[in-house]
Amino acid sequence: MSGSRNIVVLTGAGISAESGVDTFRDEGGIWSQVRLEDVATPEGFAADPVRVQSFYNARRAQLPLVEPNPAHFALARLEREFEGSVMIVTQNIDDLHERAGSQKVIHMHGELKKALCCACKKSFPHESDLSLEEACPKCGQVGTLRPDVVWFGEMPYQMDRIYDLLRHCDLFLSVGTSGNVYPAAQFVQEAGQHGAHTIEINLEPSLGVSDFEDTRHGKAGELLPIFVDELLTGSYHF
Ligand code: BJW
Repeated sequence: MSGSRNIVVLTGAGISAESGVDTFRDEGGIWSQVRLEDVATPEGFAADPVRVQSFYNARRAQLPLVEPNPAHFALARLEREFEGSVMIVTQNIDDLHERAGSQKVIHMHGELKKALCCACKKSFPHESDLSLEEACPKCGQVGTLRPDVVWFGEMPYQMDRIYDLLRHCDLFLSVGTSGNVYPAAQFVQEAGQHGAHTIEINLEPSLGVSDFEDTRHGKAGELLPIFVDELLTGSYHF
C-alpha cells in the first residue's frame, strides 16, 4: 500500500460533463452560449446584474436535476480508502463532489449554493434564486447580493492553503480541465517543481499537457475508477 502520502486532485468542468453539466470551452459549451465578459466578470455584473443573476439562477436550478457520476464516486472512494490524505481542489461551483461523498473539497471558484453580499462581504448558504429585491441576512442591505463565485479578475479562494497543499503533495492529479484558466492552470508546475508525480486525466490533451509526467485521455467516468483501483491496490507507482 501507499503509506501516508498526500494526493491533491484538481478537478474542472470535464468531471461533471458525464452528469449532464455543460463545460465551458467544449463545442456547445457555456462560452458558446453566452459571452464570458457578460456573465463572469465584475464588470458584466455591474452592467447588468439581473442578467448575471438569472444566468446563475438557471445553473443553480439545474443542480437537483443532475447526479454525481462514476468519476465523482471514484474520488470519494479514494478519499475513504487511501491510507494517506486526499484533497480535492475543484474549479467547479456545483456540489457533485460532496454529493458523491467527498468531504475534503476546496471550491477555489466558489459555490452555486452560496451568496456573497457586496456590501458586508459576508458569504452564506443560499439555495434558492437570487434577486436584487432581496435583503442581505447579515447586514440588512437590499440589492447587494451576488452569487459567491469567482469571476475573471477576482482572487480565487484559499490560495495560500492550496499552494501549501501543492508544495507538500506526492501525487498531483488533474481531471477534466482544459488548462485555460489561471492560477489553476499552473498548479501542475507548482506541484511538479516541489517533487510531486503529476498525471492528467482528460478527454483530450489540455493546454498544459506537456507539464504532466503521465497522461490518460478519455472520459473521466471511465478512466478514473480504473486509476483509483490502481492507486488503492498499489499497482500505480508514484
Ligand atoms: C472531459 C470530459 C469527460 C469534457 N471526461 N474530461 C495571463 C496569464 C495568466 C493569468 C491571466 C492572464 N490573463 C488573465 C489572467 C487571469 C485570469 C485568466 O486565467 N484568464 C485566462 C482566460 C487567460 N484568471 C483570473 O482572473 C483568476 N483570478 C486571478 O488570476 O487572480 C489573480 C491571482 C494570481 C495568482 C495567484 C492567485 C490569484 C480568476 C479566474 C476565475 C474563473 N472563473 C470561471 C467562472 C466561475 C464561475 C462559473 O462557473 O460560472 O471559472 S471561468 C470558468 O473557467 C470557470 C471554470 O472553473 C474555469 C476553468 O474551466 P475548466 O473547468 O477547465 O472547463 P473547460 O470547459 O475549459 O474544460 C473542460 C475540459 O474537460 C476540456 O479539456 C474537455 O476536453 C474536458 N472534458 N468532457 C474528462 N467526460
